Amino acid sequence: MSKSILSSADAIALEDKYGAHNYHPLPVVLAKGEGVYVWDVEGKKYYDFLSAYSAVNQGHCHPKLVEAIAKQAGTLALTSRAFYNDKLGSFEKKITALFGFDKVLPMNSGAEAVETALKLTRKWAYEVKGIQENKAIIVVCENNFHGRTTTIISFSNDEDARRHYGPYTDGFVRIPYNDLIALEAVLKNENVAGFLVEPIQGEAGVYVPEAGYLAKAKALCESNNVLFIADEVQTGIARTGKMLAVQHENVQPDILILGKALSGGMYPISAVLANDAIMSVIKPGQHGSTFGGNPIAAAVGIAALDIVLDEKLADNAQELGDLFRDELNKYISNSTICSMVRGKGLLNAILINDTEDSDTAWNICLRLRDNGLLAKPTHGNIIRFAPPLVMNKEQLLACVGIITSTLKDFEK
Ligand code: IF1
Repeated sequence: MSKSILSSADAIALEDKYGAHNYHPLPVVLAKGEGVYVWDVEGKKYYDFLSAYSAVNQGHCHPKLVEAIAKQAGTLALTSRAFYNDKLGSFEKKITALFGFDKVLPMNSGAEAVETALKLTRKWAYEVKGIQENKAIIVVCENNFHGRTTTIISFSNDEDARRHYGPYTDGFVRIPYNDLIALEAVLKNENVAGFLVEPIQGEAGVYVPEAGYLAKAKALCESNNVLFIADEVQTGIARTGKMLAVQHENVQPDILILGKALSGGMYPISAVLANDAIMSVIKPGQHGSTFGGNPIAAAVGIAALDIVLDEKLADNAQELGDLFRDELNKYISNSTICSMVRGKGLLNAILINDTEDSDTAWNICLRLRDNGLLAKPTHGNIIRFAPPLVMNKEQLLACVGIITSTLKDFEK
């Protein structure tokens, strides 16, 4: 591969000097990606075990996505929704049929789609359910992560994410995750309009709820005329071994939020899906976005969904995920540094035996990088593993080898 003009050190120095310091990246500067691999500016090759936080499920630079975006960019990029375009309808037909909803509302980032779902829920509460104006409550979970807007961080309990960004938006009640008794109790309040939940909590450290939690939570919402809102921005699009994580429990949400891998990471595309009885409360002029539903997004979205289906990425995530946890569990049974692997499909995390404020997990990630695999710690002592879903068995076993041999160096 041809070398970039900038060295890694130069690129890091530039970002450090001119970019806001709102991230603390692992020191590696990437210049190229293909499938499950990325390359740094010096030409060193790595397995990507983060997939841009689960956006690149279809693998880096998938040829069909590259073709779709290039073709559409050279034909018609943006019209705004002031006019119709000849690609959006086909995307809308495809995504609604695939997920079983009457309607879709296209946005761009995951946070915007979450905001859209919150607005939709409130409007439905006042205009359909009949809650008194400004009284609607949306129930959320402890340790949630739904994005970075002022409203979304208002109901976060992550101090880094919310401190000094007040005053905060009212109308949210937080209950413990994976707690049906708490949910049942809060639903007694007749002003509750919706329950917003991640099927697996990603940022919380890939926290998988007990089997049956989602199905029972959905049933509780249904019997109380409360909307069940699934944030599948991270868990959706085959990541956990099914097209949607809620499908493990045969749950059909009232409102479904998608983002990230809806574009295979090629473009910011998000979407909110619901049936007419809910979606029809939003009328012309009452919500929108300059870029949402643009022709590039529509063309890329169609290609991204086709890839997931054609290449059976959900089945692959299911099989490789089982293999990954089985293999790591063999290692963990004799390990002092790693106490647990958890997850579903190819959304997994390992727990490092050290305190949250230790730098052990960070140092393990640096060593993984040196050994050719990129991953990032969360909450100090958890390492998240989410490779592209286009990985094969041989590659996965090679990655298990890198991870276990790296962990070995940190055993006490
Ligand atoms: C960051 C984590 C992942 C999400 C869910 C909505 C959004 C996200 C369930 C918003 C975004 C991100 C964004 C990124 C870090 C990240 C993340 F570590 F925080 F938890 F993926 F694992 N709902 N997740 O996970 O989507 O607006 O970003 O498109 O903010 O630093 P977005």
